[in-house]
Amino acid sequence: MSRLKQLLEQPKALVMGILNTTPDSFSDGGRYLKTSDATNRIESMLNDGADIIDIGGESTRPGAPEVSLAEELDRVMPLVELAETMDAVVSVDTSKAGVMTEVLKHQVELINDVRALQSEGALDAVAQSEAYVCLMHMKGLPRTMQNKPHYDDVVSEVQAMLSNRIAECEANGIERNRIIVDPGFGFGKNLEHNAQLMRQLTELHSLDCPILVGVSRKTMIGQIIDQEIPERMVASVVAATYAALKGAKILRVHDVKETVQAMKVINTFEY
Ligand code: YH5
Repeated sequence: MSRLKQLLEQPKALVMGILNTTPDSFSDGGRYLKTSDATNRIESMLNDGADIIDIGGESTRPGAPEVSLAEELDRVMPLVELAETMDAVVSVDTSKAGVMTEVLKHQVELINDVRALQSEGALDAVAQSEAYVCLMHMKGLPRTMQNKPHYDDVVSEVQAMLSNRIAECEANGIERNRIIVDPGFGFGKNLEHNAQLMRQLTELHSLDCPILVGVSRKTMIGQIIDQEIPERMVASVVAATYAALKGAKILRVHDVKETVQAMKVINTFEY
């Protein structure tokens, strides 16, 4: 049985640690994360109790430059190989079929796609593997998605889109039992949209797939507490905890240690 399947069968929320592939601003001039830094980060996230390590080589922030297939592979492959040797359960954050196909030759158990397998060849790349896939809702495209997003009913629209993507996956040989869904906090949504999705998160259970939630350090957290990124940790952990109490199964976070502690507390009371 796959390790992720085993993890998903446990009655608790899983913590997915985000591995940034670009160096911190305070480290030296290299464009990509050094192997020694990446090793340290993966090791500390695993030590802190991360269940899954999410490796991504494309920035989806508004205005971020597009990344070529060759460049994304250059960033992601060394980290995938490294995480594999460290015995981590690995997820890769990508929308490109070419990246999916390459990483799925390694022990990658989850493809995390903010474009929900809508890029050319992506459905096929996942269908030809046994990996799980996370289908995320996004309205519009990264460059322009935060430009006055509008919904008549954000929860039903997100639900309908995810339901359509699940159907498309099933029609292309990706069974529902390896699909994870994600409302895509901050992807074409303002604070009120994000709040409504969080408030009504349980409605997404009707899709009958585990729910992944990513709110860590995002703009919505900054708007709620009026703080810049370095001061968003506690509020991010609270938001992730709220999501877990509403049944989110995977929490995608930067602050693994603190989120794992929060989950230990609620798991003691809840189950
Ligand atoms: C997600 O929600 N998000 S990348 C802006 C920030 C902080 C963080 C302004 N990949 C998700 O993490 N995959 C990303 O500060 C994701 N769900 C899934 N499944 C954006 C991100 C971030 C953006």
